[in-house]
Amino acid sequence: MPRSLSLSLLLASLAFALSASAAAPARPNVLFIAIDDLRPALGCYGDPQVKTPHIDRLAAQGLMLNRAYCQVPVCGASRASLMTGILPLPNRFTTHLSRADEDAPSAATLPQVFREAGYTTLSNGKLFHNSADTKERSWSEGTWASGLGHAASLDPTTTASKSAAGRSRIYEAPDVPDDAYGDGQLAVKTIADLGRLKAAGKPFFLACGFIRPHLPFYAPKKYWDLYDREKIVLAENRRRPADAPAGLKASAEYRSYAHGDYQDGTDAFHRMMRHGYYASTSYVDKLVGDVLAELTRLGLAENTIVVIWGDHGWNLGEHDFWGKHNTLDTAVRVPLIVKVPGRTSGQKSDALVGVYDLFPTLCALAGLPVPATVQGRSFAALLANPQQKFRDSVYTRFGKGDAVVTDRLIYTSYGTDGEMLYDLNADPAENQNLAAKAAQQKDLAAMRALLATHQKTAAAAKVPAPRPSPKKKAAAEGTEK
Ligand SMILES: [Ca+2]
Repeated sequence: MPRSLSLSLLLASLAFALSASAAAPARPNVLFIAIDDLRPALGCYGDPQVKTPHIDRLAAQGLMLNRAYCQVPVCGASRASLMTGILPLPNRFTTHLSRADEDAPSAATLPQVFREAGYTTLSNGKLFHNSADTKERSWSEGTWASGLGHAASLDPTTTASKSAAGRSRIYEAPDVPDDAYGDGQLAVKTIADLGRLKAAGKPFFLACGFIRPHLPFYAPKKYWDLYDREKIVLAENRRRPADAPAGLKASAEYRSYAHGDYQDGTDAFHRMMRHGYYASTSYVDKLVGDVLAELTRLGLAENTIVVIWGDHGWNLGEHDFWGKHNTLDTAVRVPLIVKVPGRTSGQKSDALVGVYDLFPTLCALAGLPVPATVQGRSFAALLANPQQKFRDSVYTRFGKGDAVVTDRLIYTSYGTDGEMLYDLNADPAENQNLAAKAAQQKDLAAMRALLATHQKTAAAAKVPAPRPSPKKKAAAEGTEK
């Protein structure tokens, strides 16, 4: 081949390569915001009391999933399932201490997939429950934490009295700036990272995990002042569901804190606890707003997918329960909002989605391959058509309770400790367990069969079975503390 021809071919192919790269859209960034213990107590989800203008604004630009369910209503396990896209088992992803690198060590993690595709991946605050979990392969830099623990107190009166478990008072409202607590410092760090990432010019997966409204309810006074405690409406059903099985248990976590001037179970206690949850949620909402404002100011919002999720639900006094740790709808349904620039504008979907579906969804939105170990499915099609169905049912479990949710029903089997079935259309507050009613035998049989299918799917995960340990055995039997 004459030299001039080969040179012109080379130049032509170079020009083609350049024009192809100019035509290809820039890979989207991801801002991945986790909010600990947040149930859909948000204005955008219809909560009439809470004040969350910043997340509400994001929801008006995003896709909001009304029926998203966590796979395990406890921190570590829920997060390990989300980060691997793998379903839980009685011996996998069981407790608040569960780790992906122990229970599914061969599974790629969500940030790992982005990192291996050339993204800068950063972990600020609480993402995996244990920040060392899969750290070397998931994140481009060391994980960042404020250094202030989740119960770091700024009011000397808070620590003056201790519970039997040695913990301080469950609430405090000092007149301090936002960044006096760890969550405020997390927002400052994340805002600084946005500037740094923009300057670097590489696509990024920036994860930011807030701790509130997780207990204890420590938040600056101005967020408590957003609410008039006397006007806070309490749960109407402050009693166990009728015919509830022995397997249904309250979370004991809140009892490990000192309760100050309040007596558990009283109106005043219920009012204080709801006030604390709402104030903590409004505090985090403001910090989310600060991070999103910086994303816009830097011109990054046009090419950044934003995700907001809660790791599980929370009983807010319903059934006189406070917290997670069971499979009532209130404890397993979570907020999940995905904003995709140019593709979302306030869509709402009632499609049933599992939080483990988020992994393949984000891969699909960024054009990345989904690892074979992922059991979730992408719900990206809901962006174009939020009215379509996605899953017929979703699996979730905790302790001895194995549960399945459909459009209408939520069912839990506790083995020898009974069964639980609620009709979410007729009884959304879950006040009457229908499992013992003769008229419900057809529904029961259908839900038992669905559950068996999910259990089989969960057991078929393409990762080795977790090794047995005394900790996992205790969790599986529901005897764990
Ligand atoms: Ca949590």
